[in-house]
Amino acid sequence: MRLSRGFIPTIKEIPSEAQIASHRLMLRAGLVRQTSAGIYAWLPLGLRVLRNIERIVREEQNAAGAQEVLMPTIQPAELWRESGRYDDYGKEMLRIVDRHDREMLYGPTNEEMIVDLFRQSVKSYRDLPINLYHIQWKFRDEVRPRFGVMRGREFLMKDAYSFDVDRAGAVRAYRGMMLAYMRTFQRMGLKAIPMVADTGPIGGDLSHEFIVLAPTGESQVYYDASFEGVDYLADAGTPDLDRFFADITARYAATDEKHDTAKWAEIPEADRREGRGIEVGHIFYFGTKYTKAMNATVAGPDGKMFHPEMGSYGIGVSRLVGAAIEASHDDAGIIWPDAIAPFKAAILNLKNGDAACDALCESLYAALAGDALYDDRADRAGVKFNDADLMGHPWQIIVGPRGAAAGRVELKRRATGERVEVSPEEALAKVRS
Ligand code: 5CA
Repeated sequence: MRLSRGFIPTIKEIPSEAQIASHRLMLRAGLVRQTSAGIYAWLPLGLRVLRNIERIVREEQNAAGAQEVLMPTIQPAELWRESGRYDDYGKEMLRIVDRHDREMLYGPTNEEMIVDLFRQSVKSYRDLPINLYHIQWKFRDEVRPRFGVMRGREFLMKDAYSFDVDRAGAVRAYRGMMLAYMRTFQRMGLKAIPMVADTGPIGGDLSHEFIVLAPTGESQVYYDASFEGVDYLADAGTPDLDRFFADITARYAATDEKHDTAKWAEIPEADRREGRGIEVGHIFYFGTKYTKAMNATVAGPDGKMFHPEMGSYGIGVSRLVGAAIEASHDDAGIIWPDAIAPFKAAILNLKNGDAACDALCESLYAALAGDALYDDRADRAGVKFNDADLMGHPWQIIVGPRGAAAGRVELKRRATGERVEVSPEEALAKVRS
């Protein structure tokens, strides 16, 4: 993308309504614009990050054996009356009446709808286990939407739903999703820690939240330092889920509400870590709660009908954009982890109109295909430096007239600030690696 033509409306003033860094930076760098309280339009730069996050989530869900579907945002009220949640959900649910006076709602989550789809089509234990997910917009009429996309009213969620023959199967599905989550967050360049959680309105008796560490997070968290070194991507073969789960749950990690001071005291002081965190995912095992309430049954080997065991697994896809910024920024702006950056590199042309600069920038831009943002604006160098830092591209390829004449560019790594003079080929190789 050429910045001179790009719809990337950066702003200088710090928007007063934005209380936290990610919200300020997302507005300033032109990632999103608010259209109503807690509702945002995604602009090209922000959308590219959102799509990158979605892609990683999708790849890891598919790898874990979940199948993608796409359920609608609008749901009929009857399904929620069957589960008993229509009234429970209260004012947080956006209720809609269509022209025929039918009661509808904008889905805050999809347990009811997936159970309805399941019971229409799955008739036998032979079709289990099955795990279905979608990546779809949700609406929750939060009392106090705040922190930009981190607590929106409309937000993008990945939600998966597993169906199993028995509790043992459901627990296996749960552990498989937990591993998929750890891989997902690690691939995004985020440190996430699973913590035992309350199940809230989703229900059930086994639940973990996934907390990304960031100094501005809403939750106070306590965890064992050993979490910092775990590599969830190392094990490429068929994972031993029981060992993985035992290994993870043997380590201490808890949010404030679940903090156990006695257990905490047993951890050597040097290994105790405290901090703030953001909930980016939440998984639940809730057994037959919904399959019973909505009378979803399948035939067992003996021909007898039974209610399958379920779990549900959420990731806050749009929240992750904000969470990644909270976890990685400085005074100058965003520092994107490579895997989710909107562009791998910015090419800064320090002297537009200089034949050597223009030619070199054009060739770099062509070589990086869609992966670079070319700052071809007529602005001063200082403006370009500031905007590149603000937008947070992992690399900056800086092309000035003297260097261009000598076939040299400067390559800056945003995360460290390190700048080296290299040939254009070396710069391309670094950016691509
Ligand atoms: N049905 C279950 C799991 S599929 C469920 O709805 N879980 S949840 O309520 O915990 O939401 C899943 C994830 O969505 C949360 O972990 C959080 O990351 C994200 N999320 C929840 N509410 C919001 C919100 N108001 N704004 C942005 N993201 C949100």
